[in-house]
Amino acid sequence: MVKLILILGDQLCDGLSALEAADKSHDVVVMAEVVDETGYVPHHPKKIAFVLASMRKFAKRLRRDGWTVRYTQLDDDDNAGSIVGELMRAADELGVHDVIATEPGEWRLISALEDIPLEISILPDTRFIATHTEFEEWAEGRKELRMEWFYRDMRRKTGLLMDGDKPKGGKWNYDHDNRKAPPKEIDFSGPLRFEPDDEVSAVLDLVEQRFGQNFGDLRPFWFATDHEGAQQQVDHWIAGGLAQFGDYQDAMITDQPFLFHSVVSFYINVGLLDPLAVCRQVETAYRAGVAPLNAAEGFIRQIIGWREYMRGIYVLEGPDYTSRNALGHSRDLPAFFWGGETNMRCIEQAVGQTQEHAYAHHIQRLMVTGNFALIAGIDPRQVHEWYLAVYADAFEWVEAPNVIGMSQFADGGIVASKPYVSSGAYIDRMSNHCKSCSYSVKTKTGEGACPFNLLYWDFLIRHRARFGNNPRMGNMYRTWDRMAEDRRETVIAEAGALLEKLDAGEDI
Ligand code: FAD
Ligand code: DLZ
Ligand code: SF4
Repeated sequence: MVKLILILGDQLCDGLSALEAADKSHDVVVMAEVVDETGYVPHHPKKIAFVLASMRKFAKRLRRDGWTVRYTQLDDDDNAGSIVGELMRAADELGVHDVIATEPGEWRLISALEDIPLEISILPDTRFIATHTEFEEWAEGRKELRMEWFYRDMRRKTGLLMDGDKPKGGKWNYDHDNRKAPPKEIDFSGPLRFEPDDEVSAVLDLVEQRFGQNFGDLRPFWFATDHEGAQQQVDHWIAGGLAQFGDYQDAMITDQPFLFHSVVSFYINVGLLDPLAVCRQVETAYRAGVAPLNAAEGFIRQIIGWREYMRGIYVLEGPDYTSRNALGHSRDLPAFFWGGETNMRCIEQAVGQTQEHAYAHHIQRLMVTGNFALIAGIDPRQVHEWYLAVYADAFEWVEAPNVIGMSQFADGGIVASKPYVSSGAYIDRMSNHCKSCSYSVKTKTGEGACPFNLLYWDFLIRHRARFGNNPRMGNMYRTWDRMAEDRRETVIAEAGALLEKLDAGEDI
């Protein structure tokens, strides 16, 4: 009996469970470019182009391998506009009633598929290391779902960086070594740039015409759009970037968007790279002496620890997770998140490179844009939708726990044991941005005071009832309490004035 095999735009790998369960000799693969997926947030044009071009190349690859593929392009006349609509159209045309799918990453599509009037078998997404059951069992009965404990289980499960049942080097986590201030020079050229071929160029024209108004620069487009290109990026980064990845993981430098980061998240998230294979390659490089342990462990932890953990939280917490707002924040996202003017150099850098590349590294997302949104009290839903739109690697299952949970504390502390907030001092320590900023990071109040300095205290005081007894935040509140009364009043008054400016849409 012929079956339809659904493959989504972030399921582009040969070993996908739906493909493994199918019969190449008669089943029909269904892939569709649809407005529902290109438009559920105003995606960065580079992200749309990347997904569509990668889908087209993957369809070609499947056909080369002998599969029958029914592929709908965005501009096709009868395009139904949604994944479900395209599946129904294929079922009607081919007179087929059975569908095999690999579980979509997002609740939105999981529930749409569950409601479809066809016989559908939804298989687990085996690209992840932990199954849903494993994560549930790990989480069951725990008071706190801390990533570190889960990560250790994933090390044991994969055997990565293990000596028998002991972690390589005697410690599970070398994060402490991975917080060096920015280096004077960067001797790594960043990610490989791929010239668009004819197929990619056709997609770029389409995206320009349909989504040219979205925030973000479409061109120059430099992403790889197939497995081979993505693998070249991994090889290139392991040879030149991995060794220093750990040391400078948290550093930020003006006009250096990539530093020693791997720039592989979007390749992994759409399926062009297998996360476990990349980790094994990093472990091999470490064993060959290409990189120190803190670099290899730091990278592997991000993938088998954080990435898997985020997915586990997304599934465990259910579809309402993205609506959480534990701190009751309601301010609108300022225009400078969408490229408007700002005098804050750190924000201008993080947003500017996001606009250019659909990329920012972890610390920029967490401690610059995320930190600002949190201390300014921005509505987490708007923050979530911004991150989901502007990053090429943003898919809700990984973006939402990072934004709603880790960055905005909107889940009330499931992901983070305390809010990731800081004054300008942290940004100054980890970057060189403050040197060229029109604000002064050393100035706490008055003319030229860094907005992070004011809003940091304002946040802590606004939420004292919630965080005042948090043992990890005691020092912060003690510092505040030691401040002179009139100084404290000035901080709160100036923070209030700054927030009023923000609400009035004035540049800050
Ligand atoms: P590297 O710094 O080289 O890290 C290696 C890999 O580890 C990444 O490619 C990624 O696959 C994984 N990784 C690292 N940190 C995390 C993390 N916290 N959660 C999940 N995986 C991680 N990552 C996404 O893939 N999609 C998102 O939508 C996303 N949104 C984020 C939003 C916020 C507010 C924050 C703080 C982080 C977010 N991250 C997200 C995690 C992280 O910022 C990106 O994975 C990373 O910046 C991608 O760049 P890279 O490939 O150069 O990563
Ligand atoms: C992100 C994206 C975009 C922009 N376009 C498509 C598309 O046209 N067709 C498709 O199948 N998938 C697309 N995707 C990826 C989906 O949004 C993704 O599969 C779901 O959000 C589940 O994670
Ligand atoms: Fe950012 Fe403040 Fe430093 Fe300016 S002074 S770059 S606003 S932290």
